[in-house]
Amino acid sequence: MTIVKNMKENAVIVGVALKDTSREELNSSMEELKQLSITAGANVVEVISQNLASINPSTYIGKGKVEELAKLIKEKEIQLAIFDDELSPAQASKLEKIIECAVIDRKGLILDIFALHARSRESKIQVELAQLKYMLPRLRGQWTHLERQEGAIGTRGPGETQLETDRRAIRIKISKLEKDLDKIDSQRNVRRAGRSRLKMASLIGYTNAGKSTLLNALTGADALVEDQLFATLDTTVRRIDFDNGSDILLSDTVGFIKKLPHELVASFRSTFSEAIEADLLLHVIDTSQPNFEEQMEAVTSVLHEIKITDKPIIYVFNKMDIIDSAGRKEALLKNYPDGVFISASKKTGLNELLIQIRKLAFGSYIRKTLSIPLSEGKILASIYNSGRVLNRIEANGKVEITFEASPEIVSIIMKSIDNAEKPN
Ligand SMILES: Nc1nc2c(ncn2[C@@H]2O[C@H](COP(=O)(O)OP(=O)(O)OP(=O)(O)O)[C@@H](O)[C@H]2O)c(=O)[nH]1
Ligand SMILES: [Mg+2]
Repeated sequence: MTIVKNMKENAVIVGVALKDTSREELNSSMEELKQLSITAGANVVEVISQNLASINPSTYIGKGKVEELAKLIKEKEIQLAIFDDELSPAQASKLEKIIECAVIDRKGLILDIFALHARSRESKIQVELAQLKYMLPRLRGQWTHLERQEGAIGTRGPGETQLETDRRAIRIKISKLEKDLDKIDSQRNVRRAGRSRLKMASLIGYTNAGKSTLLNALTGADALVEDQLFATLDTTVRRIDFDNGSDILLSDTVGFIKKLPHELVASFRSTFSEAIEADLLLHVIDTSQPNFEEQMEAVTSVLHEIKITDKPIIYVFNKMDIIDSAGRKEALLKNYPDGVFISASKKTGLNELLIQIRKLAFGSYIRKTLSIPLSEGKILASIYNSGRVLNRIEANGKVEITFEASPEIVSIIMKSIDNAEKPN
């Protein structure tokens, strides 16, 4: 179910700068809206913006701007007006009536792109769920529109009955999709429990920052890489091979954006679950964006929304190959002394990143050398499963094993050795 159906639908994008919005903020937001529109398949022919002290409650933009927009839409044969800010259902339908063209807002557009890019059964269900939740309060607007076309339908007439029927049908569909997602979620939990207890790092970041490129560079995976917003909607998990059995898992997932519809955040919870379960996060940043700090903030606020607040994070400044000023890195280092500077596509800085990942994943590990009877296969297996074996020498029916593990694991292992050595 996508809104922008025609591959080359002519569109105008509309943005408003309120008192506390700077010109640069508006411009970068409009540039992003343009990218989103193109990704959705629209042909952006006009950009309109307006400075406003406060929004016009009935049409969002001012009366004069609405007239200007209507004129432009006729002249340029525009079929779609895309607003940067969220419109209330009433505002959208009022606007549609006056300018005589379809109206959607940034959130509707993002939902549309998600629908276009969803491949797996899970992401398709998640997107449809988010769309239905988004649509439910907006149904009235569409009916008002139809009533206008058909003229005679009264407020309590067949239109209204139809509206109630539609609403009920949507609610039933929503609860069915929620049940389907629960089922997929529990299958995922079974899969995860079956996975060895390796440490896991999760790639997160603004859309198009280079997360999938980095996953590929670090693990040899072949995740889809595109100069497009929201190329990735599903989670991919791959293993990074370190030496000495200290492999960790790395997951790539859907990117974030400013004003990510909360319906999407809610229904993509299970996709975000790899990040929620991760031991550490790699926050990938497109350093070539002038407003990369704004994008970092948007990512942080989505993390809060999905309740990730206390995980170790490595800030990975990507695309350093296209940063022209040589002083940029030094300036960044001042503000982000622990940042790592890389180019995922040119594969530079990756060793430094791997060192940091290892430090954060295993930093709290302690090293221990123990002598264990070869007959204690279970204890040996648990060392291999939950620690990192550095050395192993077998002699006289015993194994002298040097390993690193968390203090809790070491104490559990020492206890089980004590118990094994106790005479029955
Ligand atoms: N110049 C340069 N381009 C890069 C680098 N890393 C990624 N890119 C490009 O940035 C674009 C986005 O890369 P992806 O890896 O798809 O980004 P993503 O974060 O996975 O994006 P989504 O899945 O859409 O959220 C692609 O065109 C990549 O080729 C880099 O280090 N330097
Ligand atoms: Mg991706």
